[in-house]
Amino acid sequence: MPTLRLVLGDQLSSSLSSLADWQEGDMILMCEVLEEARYVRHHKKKLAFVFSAMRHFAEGLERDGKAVRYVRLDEPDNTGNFTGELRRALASGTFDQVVITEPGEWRVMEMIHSWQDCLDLPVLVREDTRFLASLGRFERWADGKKQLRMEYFYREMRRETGYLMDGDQPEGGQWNFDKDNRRKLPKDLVLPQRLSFVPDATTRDVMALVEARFKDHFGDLEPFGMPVTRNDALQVLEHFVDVCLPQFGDYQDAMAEGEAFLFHSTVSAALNCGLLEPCEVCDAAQTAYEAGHAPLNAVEGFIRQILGWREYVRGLYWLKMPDYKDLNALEADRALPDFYWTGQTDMACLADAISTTKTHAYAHHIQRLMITGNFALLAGVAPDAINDWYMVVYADAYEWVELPNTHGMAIFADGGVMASKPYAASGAYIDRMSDHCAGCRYKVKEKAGPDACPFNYLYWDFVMRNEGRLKGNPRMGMIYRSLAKMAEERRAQIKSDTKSFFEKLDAGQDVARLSSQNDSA
Ligand code: FAD
Ligand code: DLZ
Repeated sequence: MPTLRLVLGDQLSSSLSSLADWQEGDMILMCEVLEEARYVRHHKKKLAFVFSAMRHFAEGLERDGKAVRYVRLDEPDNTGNFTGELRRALASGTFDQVVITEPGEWRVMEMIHSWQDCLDLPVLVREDTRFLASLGRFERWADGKKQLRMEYFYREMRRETGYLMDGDQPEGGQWNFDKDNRRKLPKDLVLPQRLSFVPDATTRDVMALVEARFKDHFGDLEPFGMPVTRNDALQVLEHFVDVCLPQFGDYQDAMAEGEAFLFHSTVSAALNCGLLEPCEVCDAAQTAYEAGHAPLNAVEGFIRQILGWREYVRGLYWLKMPDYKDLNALEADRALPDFYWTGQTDMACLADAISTTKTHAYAHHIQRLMITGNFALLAGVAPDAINDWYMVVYADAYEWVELPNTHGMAIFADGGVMASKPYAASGAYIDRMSDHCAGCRYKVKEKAGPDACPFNYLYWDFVMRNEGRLKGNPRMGMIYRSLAKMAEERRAQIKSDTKSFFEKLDAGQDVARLSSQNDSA
């Protein structure tokens, strides 16, 4: 039965379910299409990464003797979307069916359902088996639960997979070593060098394409050193385990001026497009623990990110979509400040996180959650605006993983489906976990007035503004008891500082405002 097998840009794994049972006469379709490059205006580095990884993967399939129809973005007859390319491929031969692995985004799943209606042959959607928990497994776990907390899902996954288990007990007698993982980075600590891959001819071609066709997109294309092949990605994993993993736990929540990666793995882009698989990443970490190379707090912390958070957000996305995206529990409606695109702000922590993002299409978790996410939460940025930003700027962004993290974890738009309380923090947290405040034009110790760190009054303004919505949350009890004791004058000062901050921001003062990258694009 000749089969057309469609492989998407984040399905670059030889174990892919849609490639199983390959037979002579079948054809694999891979296509670079404008619709995917533009449905959000992806960072230039992400575009080059995805196209280069796709081209290398197709070359590998061909080397294995498989027939591949690879459509490049600049081919004259490229229709610019999956539906058009599927129709063209079907017209080019005789096929009895289309096979595809389920996609990572609701939007694309809807497209696939429309093909099932409009094409004259069966379109079979296979399970994406590259995750450690199937969607059915997650649904069974979630069924009947009032609260869907990651920690409990993670424990079940530990028991089920056997990672870091000692019989039926967690290795070291605890499920979670987070309390050991909150160290500030010592000044004299030498940070590891990171691997960077010299672009080959394929990557150079796509870089030229991106520069020509997507010049107005956010971000720096050069220097480009991302892992675009499976072999590159395996080297990144090996380097992380050898050099960074032992200290991953200690400094997992730390931030440092000008330091993008610290001890993080930087495997997310490769993982999410399929160049690595989660089980091999967890296996590598567990092996390092068993060999005595990395301590338990580091290995448990790392495995929890993959086996816990990554699997959990995927399950939650598919369980809650499509309504999830429209939730706006805090009725946030502010436009995204322009400095998210330009990095031009006097707030040193934000300027640093955005600069890293622009250069690398990467920021580590605490920058995403406690700097750019925290500011959006406190300022009340509209969910669509901040979700779009996170989808645009990171090379690892696909909606299944971006949306729960932003909508649920960072801005609490889901009203507590994912997090038990908002991750809101004042300047004191940022000062405790980073060295940003020392060089900042604002003073983190000042609570009021033009020199005070804006996170300080924005935090309390957020607490006051959302009192009706959050006061009943047991985890917010202490904060609202503090608010109850706050003098009326202090409350008025917070309101007035917040008002003048946003007036200045909107007028382009204080935090400089350049032309919006997004508007001009
Ligand atoms: P490490 O810190 O080394 O962690 C190892 C791996 O664990 C990551 O590669 C990733 O695969 C997984 N992981 C860690 N935390 C999470 C998490 N919260 N959810 C899912 N997987 C996790 N991650 C993405 O992959 N794509 C996104 O679009 C994305 N958007 C985010 C948006 C916000 C607002 C926040 C707060 C987090 C987001 N994350 C996203 C999660 C996390 O920040 C990134 O996975 C991580 O920073 C990637 O860097 P790393 O590979 O060095 O991760
Ligand atoms: C992210 C991306 C981009 C930029 N371009 C393509 C593309 O041209 N062709 C393709 O097959 N996939 C691309 N992708 C990845 C898809 O957007 C991704 O497969 C869907 O969002 C489903 O997760």
